[in-house]
Amino acid sequence: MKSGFVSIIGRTNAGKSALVNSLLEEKITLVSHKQNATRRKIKAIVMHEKDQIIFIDTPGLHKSSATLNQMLVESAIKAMGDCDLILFVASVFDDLKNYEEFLTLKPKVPHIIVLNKVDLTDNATLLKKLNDYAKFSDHFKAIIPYSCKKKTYKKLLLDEIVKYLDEHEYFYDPDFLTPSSQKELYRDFILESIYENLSEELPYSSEVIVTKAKEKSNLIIIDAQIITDTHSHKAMLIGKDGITIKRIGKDARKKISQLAQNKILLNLYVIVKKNWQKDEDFLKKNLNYEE
Ligand SMILES: Nc1nc2c(ncn2[C@@H]2O[C@H](COP(=O)(O)OP(=O)(O)OP(=O)(O)O)[C@@H](O)[C@H]2O)c(=O)[nH]1
Ligand SMILES: [Mg+2]
Repeated sequence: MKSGFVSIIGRTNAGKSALVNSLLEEKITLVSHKQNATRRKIKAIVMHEKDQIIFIDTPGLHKSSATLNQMLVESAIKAMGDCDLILFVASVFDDLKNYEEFLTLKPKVPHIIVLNKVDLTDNATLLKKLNDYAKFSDHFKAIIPYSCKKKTYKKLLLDEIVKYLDEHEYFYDPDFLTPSSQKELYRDFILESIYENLSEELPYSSEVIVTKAKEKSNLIIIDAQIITDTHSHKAMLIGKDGITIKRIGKDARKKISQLAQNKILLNLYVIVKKNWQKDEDFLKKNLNYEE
């Protein structure tokens, strides 16, 4: 019996969070076509035959001078040291420069490259890409094409991963999907709905805090605050006659209900907090970026 931790690292939009959901066969992480979507690490417990793999989804690696973004990148880099194996995820279209930059971080544990989104390309392009990576073959243990949409080579990937884990008792109950709390998962589902319903900058000036998640016999009651930085953003989040906030609530409720297999009563409150992205104390205390 093996059990171990695998950090999922890579540039934004490579499909790290989608990979977690696809390997778990359950949606627990926030996925978005927008950049820098993931803000917090979420763990997923995947059982592969008798072995247990704990995947850690991390924020995408990118360069930025903003306090919030720097904290996100630092937390991803920290995750590279807190695991037995790294999956470096790149889309089949990504430049190898991203991988070279990852190597400059000098990962201390072995890594496997997952070449994702192969459903969007043809064999010739894929072969060429594999060939390009081959010149780094001294650095990686394996390179595996993958598609989160089609789950090609899923077993091959899981078989390869367990080779690098140690014999160990299960770290977590094998019946659990995640050790992350309900509140953490729900907050990210609400944030994902904000990404889906609002354009460019607004999701980045907004955050979510779940203040209550209480289970009654046939219902989960959730109270959440949406924090935003200005009154005009608050007005946009709410929308004319509350239409936008209603849509965010409806979408989030659907996702949460799917995961929790229960009815959901979701109360959303929009709160203005100026410059919250620069308030390190607030970020550390409320938003768990560093954990
Ligand atoms: N066609 C296709 N799309 C994919 C695949 N994997 C991910 N995507 C899409 O790529 C986009 C980014 O996926 P995410 O999983 O959010 O990417 P990420 O690496 O977690 O991004 P950050 O959290 O910003 O670092 C989403 O729109 C996904 O639906 C895949 O295998 N095939
Ligand atoms: Mg992500």
